[in-house]
Amino acid sequence: MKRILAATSAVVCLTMAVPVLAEGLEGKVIGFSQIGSESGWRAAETTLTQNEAKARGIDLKFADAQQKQENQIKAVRGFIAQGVDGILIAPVVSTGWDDVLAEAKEANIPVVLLDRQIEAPDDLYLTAVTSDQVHEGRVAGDWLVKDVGDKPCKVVELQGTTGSSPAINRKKGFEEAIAGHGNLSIARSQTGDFTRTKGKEVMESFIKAENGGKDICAVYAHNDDMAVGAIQAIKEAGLKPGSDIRVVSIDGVPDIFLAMAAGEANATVELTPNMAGPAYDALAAYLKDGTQPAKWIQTESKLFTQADDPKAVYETKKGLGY
Ligand code: GZL
Repeated sequence: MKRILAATSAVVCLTMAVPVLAEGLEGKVIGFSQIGSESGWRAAETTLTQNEAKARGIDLKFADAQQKQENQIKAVRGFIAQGVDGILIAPVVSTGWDDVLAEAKEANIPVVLLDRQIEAPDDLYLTAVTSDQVHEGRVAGDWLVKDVGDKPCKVVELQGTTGSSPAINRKKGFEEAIAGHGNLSIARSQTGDFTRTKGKEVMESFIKAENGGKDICAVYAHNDDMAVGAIQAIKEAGLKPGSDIRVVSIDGVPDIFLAMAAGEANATVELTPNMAGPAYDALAAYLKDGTQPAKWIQTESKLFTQADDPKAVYETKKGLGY
């Protein structure tokens, strides 16, 4: 009997591992076009995707695009030529995918998007496994609004990769959260490309432009890696991250919890690196009997602050492939 899943998004309960579906990909060949290794979170996603493939007997063909869309498109064309059974793509940017996805559709190869959304007709992919990135930005903004109260607060923003769905959506959500609070404003905003190095560089320029950093109340970074780079820059400017300048970001990688435990970071919104589990389950069901999953499988987001025993959280997360 064909299981018709709700057409709306399905929020993943991450312990959901239905053995019969999990066995559905034994011996299948799946191509994975990964963006690169720009952040600790990305490294964890790769590790988890590879380990999960091994556990399910999947022959995973891995391609690292070094952050370039043209490399991803080349890799996907290679997977199509190989006649793989399914394709995973973590799309570096949200546009420019229609042609190559139409080629995969033509070849009857299902495509699942991981951790980022794209602007394309949704019949060109089976499903997208991502968090609600607008919500992540809103949670970060709501935390800052509460923490600041009615004091004036000049915020600087480190954006993710230009044109990527997390950069667009996390900016949108944060701006929505602070919109009704005139005491908060984003004074400067620039991409740090989700990396520590660039995050540090851009934060140094913000500090220079804002009275040696003394006029900055908070830095909002679209991921923890850029926040960790910003923390370095704040310290080198002789200021105290976490108190002189609040630090709020997204991902929940181990190092942000170390910084929190040292009082150098204030809040992070956790993003699970386990996008592959739900992706493999959807592919298994589809390849078994054509089951159509919801077009969006949403993963959960959770706020962590210094009140959440960050050292203990660090201990549970370190070594999980980050
Ligand atoms: C978000 C994901 C982002 C992470 C970054 O879903 O695409 O990409 O937040 C990573 O760490 O670079």
